[in-house]
Amino acid sequence: MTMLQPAAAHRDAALLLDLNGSEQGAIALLSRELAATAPGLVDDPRWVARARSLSCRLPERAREALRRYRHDPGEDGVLIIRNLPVDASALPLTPNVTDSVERTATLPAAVAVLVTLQLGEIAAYRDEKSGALVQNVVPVPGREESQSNAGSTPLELHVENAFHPHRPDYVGLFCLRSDHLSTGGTLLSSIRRTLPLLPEDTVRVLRGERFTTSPPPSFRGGDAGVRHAVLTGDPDDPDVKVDFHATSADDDEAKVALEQLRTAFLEAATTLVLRPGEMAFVDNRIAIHGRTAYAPRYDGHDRWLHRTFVHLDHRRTRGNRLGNGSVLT
Ligand SMILES: O=C(O)CCC(=O)C(=O)O
Ligand SMILES: [Fe+2]
Repeated sequence: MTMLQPAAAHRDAALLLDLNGSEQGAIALLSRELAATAPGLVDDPRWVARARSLSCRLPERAREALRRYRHDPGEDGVLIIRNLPVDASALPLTPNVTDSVERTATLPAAVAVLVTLQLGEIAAYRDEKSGALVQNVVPVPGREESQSNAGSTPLELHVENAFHPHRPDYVGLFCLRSDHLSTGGTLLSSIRRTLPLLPEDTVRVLRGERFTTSPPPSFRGGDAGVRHAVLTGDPDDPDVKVDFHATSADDDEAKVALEQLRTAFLEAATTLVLRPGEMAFVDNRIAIHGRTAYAPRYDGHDRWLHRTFVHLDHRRTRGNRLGNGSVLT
């Protein structure tokens, strides 16, 4: 595993967008307009509708980067947008409660939703973090060891909500604050990078329906999913569905293949220490993510990310969304 900064880790310039001052200013204006939109609540459909139209006014380079990423997520499956507006002096203390979410239409929440809605449809799950569209990724006292985004010990590589029949197509992580020592990093790896490292036999096993994945601790209820393959689709460019904390193998051969895959992912992994104003999108079909350890202080200045989920086609989940809203049951 290598420790790389985003510029070095992602050689394809198309997947790293550095916003300039005037683009940042334009997004700050848009986010102010959105934050001031009634009723000032992120989860209100009227507010989301306004966010959707305002997102069309994002700077052209941002829209272009998102459009290109949607067409082809690159080898890493990651898009990083830097220099989004975050006013450090205006940020409240980092929350430190379980299942923290951002219901109020704050400026950072507005920025996260504006960018998210240009990539696709914003989505959330009723049974996870009360279905909030913008969730806080923050360390929680007493949850240090938990395999969730409230923890601060290493978080295993996972596809987000891998157990769910409608897992997100993308996960967005917008950084408001880094941790004090900048050691808390998002671990990233992709099947495009790892497939060439895997023996043919291993790939064959991973393509069999010999695996089961249970819901993460953030989900209330939820049954272990049905048997599934870890790799599906095009043999040369497959999708991946696995959570190394929650996926179990049916038999010994499948167990070995899973461990080989984990090793390959770790070998190809990079660590992205998100800085304030950076938003990373992870393609949840081909990439996998986790987190390195860090030391929270619970002093109000701990690491703080806003997380959003994206679906590319709301129609496919219509049966799971009450009232054609953004929340899946
Ligand atoms: O903290 C991070 O960088 C990622 C945490 C995570 O896996 C998530 O919020 O889905
Ligand atoms: Fe995650």
